Amino acid sequence: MKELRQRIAGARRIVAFTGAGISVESGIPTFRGPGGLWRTYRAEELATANAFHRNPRLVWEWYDSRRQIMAQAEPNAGHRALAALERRCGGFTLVTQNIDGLHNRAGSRRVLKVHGDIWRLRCMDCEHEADDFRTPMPDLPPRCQCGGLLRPGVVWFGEYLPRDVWSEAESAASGAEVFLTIGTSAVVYPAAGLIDTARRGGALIVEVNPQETPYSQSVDHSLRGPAGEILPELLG
Ligand code: BV8
Ligand code: ZN
Repeated sequence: MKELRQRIAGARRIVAFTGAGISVESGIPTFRGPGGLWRTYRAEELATANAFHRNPRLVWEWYDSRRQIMAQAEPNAGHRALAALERRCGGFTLVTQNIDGLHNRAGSRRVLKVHGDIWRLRCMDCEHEADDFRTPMPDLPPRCQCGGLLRPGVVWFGEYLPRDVWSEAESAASGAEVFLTIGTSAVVYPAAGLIDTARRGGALIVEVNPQETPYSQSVDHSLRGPAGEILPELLG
């Protein structure tokens, strides 16, 4: 770990790519781990434009319950270690698949949210978009002034990632000297493809996850443990 710490401390261009696992120690259940189910539904069934079209109220009940959990959650030592790294390293880029907003609340200034943000609502009719932190929402599904349905400002399965955020994430990954993949099962694409992009660019790839992932065998260092413990040690 010491040699790796020095490698990272000496790197100019570092990318951290995070998933739901970094928020586990803040009390937010992951997608595919225990607690990833809601009532009898899998996330993949509810996080789609189709499900929302068919039953906006049900999908909003799921997002509203997640917003309530996220509002109670506090950033943990893993989030804070990444915010500190951003202050120390000018060439640092944080890319997250998480929609919980905990990186921002931990002090990270530049957060590339490739799967959107649960605290942003967008109108399905007039496209008006704004932050809304109310928990619980007064009525479900929420409506825009124009009368249109408001949706969570997140990327659903089958939807494109926000173009400019995605291209910024891709170019950061392709130019990285060190690429940290933290708390993600790396099964959702194109986001997980950032790991391949970083490897093609010659980056040193470090994975932080208590479990194996499809990338564990091919990364340079696979650190088996929780982000809240490993990151302060690795980046401190
Ligand atoms: C796209 C936002 C192009 C919403 C999310 C069929 C039709 C259409 C598309 C597809 C298809 N088949 C495949 C696809 C592509 C699809 C995909 O990849 N599907 C997967 C399931 C196979 N991708 C898409 O649809 C993407 N768009 O392809 O557009 C296109 C356009 C039109 C038509 C066709 C194609 C959009 C994907 C974005 C979906 N939105 N979230 C919401 O949150 O409600 S994805 C969702 O999964 C979350 O963002 C989450 O972050 C992400 C990845 O999951 P993880 O973050 O990795 O979380 P997970 O639970 O899986 O793992 C947690 C990890 O943490 C575990 O490894 C665990 O061990 C670890 N852990 C636990 N504790 C700790 C820890 N780690 C560290 N410390 C700890 N303490
Ligand atoms: Zn509207």
